[in-house]
Amino acid sequence: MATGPELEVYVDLLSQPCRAVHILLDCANIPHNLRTVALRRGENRTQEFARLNPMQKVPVLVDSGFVLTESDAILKYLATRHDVPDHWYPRQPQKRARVDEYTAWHHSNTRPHAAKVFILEVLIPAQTGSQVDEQRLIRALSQLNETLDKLESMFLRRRSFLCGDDITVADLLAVCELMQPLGGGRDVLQDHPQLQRWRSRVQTAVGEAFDRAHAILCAVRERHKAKL
Ligand SMILES: N[C@@H](CCC(=O)N[C@@H](CS)C(=O)NCC(=O)O)C(=O)O
Repeated sequence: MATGPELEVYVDLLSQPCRAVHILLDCANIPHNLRTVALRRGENRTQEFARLNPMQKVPVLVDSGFVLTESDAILKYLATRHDVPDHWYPRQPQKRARVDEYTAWHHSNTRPHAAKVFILEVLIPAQTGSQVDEQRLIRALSQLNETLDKLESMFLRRRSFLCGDDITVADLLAVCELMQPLGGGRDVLQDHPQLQRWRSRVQTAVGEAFDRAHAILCAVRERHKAKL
């Protein structure tokens, strides 16, 4: 009897780190079962899910009983465990170190700053019915702009992708975060042509996997527009 893939991945595609994992699985054709955990319905708060990840967050990977949380670790595990093209997470030590350098920086810069804009413009108003807090939004946008400047001057410097001349898992983590504010109709790269060109290169490199991962976010943007 044929058995399905033993790899299970728990995601909600409205979550930025989940989309990064989804794009790699899709692009690299890694056989897996996708399990949707709808955060808006509190499906991450069930006892069953909490047993899998006591932090009650997605994404989570289960590979034949081996449970792994944290998108960064999951992306690197997938790239190492499966026969994916080397560029995703290069074996050459210095190239790999460049990816690790960005992903370490990402979690206290790109991620919190881009996520905050989405939280203030979309999530809080949707959950509480309140107006957008303009003062907090202005501060969040200013912090995000500092991060975008650093992305351009430090990571993109004369290179096509964040860590060199080819796409890596670092680009997936970054692009999915920077797409998130689009859910509220805001393109945070509007005044950053260098980053816009990078985003286009990432889109071209991953092809249709990009739109498949972002379809739900685009639906949120349409609903948001209709409410305005
Ligand atoms: N550092 C974690 C962050 C995971 C995370 O914050 N996931 C969010 C969605 S973007 C979540 O599951 N939130 C549910 C909750 O906190 O209740 C990673 O990169 O995987």
